[in-house]
Amino acid sequence: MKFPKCDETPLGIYPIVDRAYKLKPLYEVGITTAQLRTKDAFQGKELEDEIIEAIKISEAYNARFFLNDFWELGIKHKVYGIHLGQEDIQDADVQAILDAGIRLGISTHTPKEIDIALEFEPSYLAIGPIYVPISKKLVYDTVGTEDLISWSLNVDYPIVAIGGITIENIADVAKTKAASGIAMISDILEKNEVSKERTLALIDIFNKY
Ligand code: 3NM
Repeated sequence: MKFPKCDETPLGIYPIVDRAYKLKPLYEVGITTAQLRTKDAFQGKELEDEIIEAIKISEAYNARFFLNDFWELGIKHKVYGIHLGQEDIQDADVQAILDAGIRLGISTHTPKEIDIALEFEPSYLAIGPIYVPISKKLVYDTVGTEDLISWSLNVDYPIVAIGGITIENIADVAKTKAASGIAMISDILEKNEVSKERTLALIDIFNKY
């Protein structure tokens, strides 16, 4: 395998949003990497339109846009990257993603999952949950910053830290310097809409380290 790299700039604050319209305000304040994760909210043409809208706005801002899960649609619309979980990676046609020249990010939660993910030679590896996730229940123990550091020593790929990261604890994660990106669902939002002010504050903290 060997997936294309993301460019050399750190992935940075990496918001995961449930709707394409939420991407624009994020890009306006300087976000350069984002993910659309709609899960079961849309199907059929509605889903495809949402993906097309997300790709269009991301291209307008030259952002690195990753699509969660829907790899067939990602290939069809030539998305920058696809993000898959541990189970999805077993079901997806990973070779087809590679052949399409699309980047691949993979979720991992344990050293064993990291080993599995590394066999795909992905574009980045997500490691989590660093802290207790706010928006998603997971069966996995929290990783914490110490294990984030020690696990990262064996990984020669960009790492994205995820899970329970907020304005209160982001400095502790950024300080480890183990992560090229810090992903979050909840803390870029206020009342379920993007908060530009909060996002800017998160970017500022990330950039300090
Ligand atoms: N994946 P929040 S943690 C979607 O560890 C997701 O793989 C995780 O949401 C993982 O920023 C997580 O609200 C939830 O905690 C992240």
